[in-house]
Amino acid sequence: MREDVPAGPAAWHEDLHSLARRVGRRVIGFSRHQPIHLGAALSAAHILTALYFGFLRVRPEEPEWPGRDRFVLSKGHAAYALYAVLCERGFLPVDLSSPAALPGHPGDEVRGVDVATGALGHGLSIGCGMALACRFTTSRFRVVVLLGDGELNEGSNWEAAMFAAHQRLPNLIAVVDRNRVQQEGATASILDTEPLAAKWAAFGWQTVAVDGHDPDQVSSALHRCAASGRGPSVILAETVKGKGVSFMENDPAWHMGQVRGELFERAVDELSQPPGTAE
Ligand SMILES: Cc1ncc(C[n+]2csc(CCOP(=O)(O)OP(=O)(O)O)c2C)c(N)n1
Ligand SMILES: [Mg+2]
Repeated sequence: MREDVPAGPAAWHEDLHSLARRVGRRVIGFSRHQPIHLGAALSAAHILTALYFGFLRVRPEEPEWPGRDRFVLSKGHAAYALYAVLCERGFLPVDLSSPAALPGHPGDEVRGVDVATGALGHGLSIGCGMALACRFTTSRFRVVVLLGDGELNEGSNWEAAMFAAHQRLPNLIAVVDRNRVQQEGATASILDTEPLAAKWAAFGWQTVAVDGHDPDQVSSALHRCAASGRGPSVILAETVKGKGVSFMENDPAWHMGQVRGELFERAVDELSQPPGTAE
């Protein structure tokens, strides 16, 4: 059965899985108008849904609320997945279909976006600064940074990782979208980051592994990390690039792309099926 897209903030009654599929369909809808980073966006759809509907304390009616949790989309090329979630959460118009007015990477002029990103390797350092700044305010906010696994090839991440552990930042959580693929191929063949969990642990981080396409797991891991007081924490989220669209999954060729016509129909149909029910 195929569902249509608009639902928006009233979608609180929906389970996170169904919301994530709606987010995926929004992403596909955006790509009708222009090429976007489809594979990267679909990889992160469940994680972003878990964040905005299961963890982050934010106020769409007051985006600059000082007590808000901060979110940094360090893998900024997945911007359209973030915009899709911001539509669902009430920051952006629910009937937004053409993304022409929105920047291809998150811009802080967009309602609900705190940090402009897109040049990989900067988000974790920014997140460290935000988490540290919390010490000097009366607000007790949490900071979440979403990183790509290929992005971890940037050495700046590891400087930030050392800094966060040195400063013992319990309110900082990194989530790695571990789809094992980057722009031009497998992360293992370009510059391997394994053993990833052992590396983060050696840098002094609490590490947790989850299925990144199970938003309930992602959300409960976020809450556990935040409550533990033992941060900084990293959630290694196992994902599939292009998740939910069979002809895109694990194919670096769909890192960026556009779907129209028959491919559009197929993608939307597949993203309307609850997992395991595809005919
Ligand atoms: C500093 C920098 N170098 C290169 C790029 C170009 N670029 C955009 S996405 C990407 C691959 C990122 O792979 P990964 O972090 O695994 O993200 P995924 O798309 O798999 O989620 C690259 C190299 C960039 N945006 N910034
Ligand atoms: Mg990747």
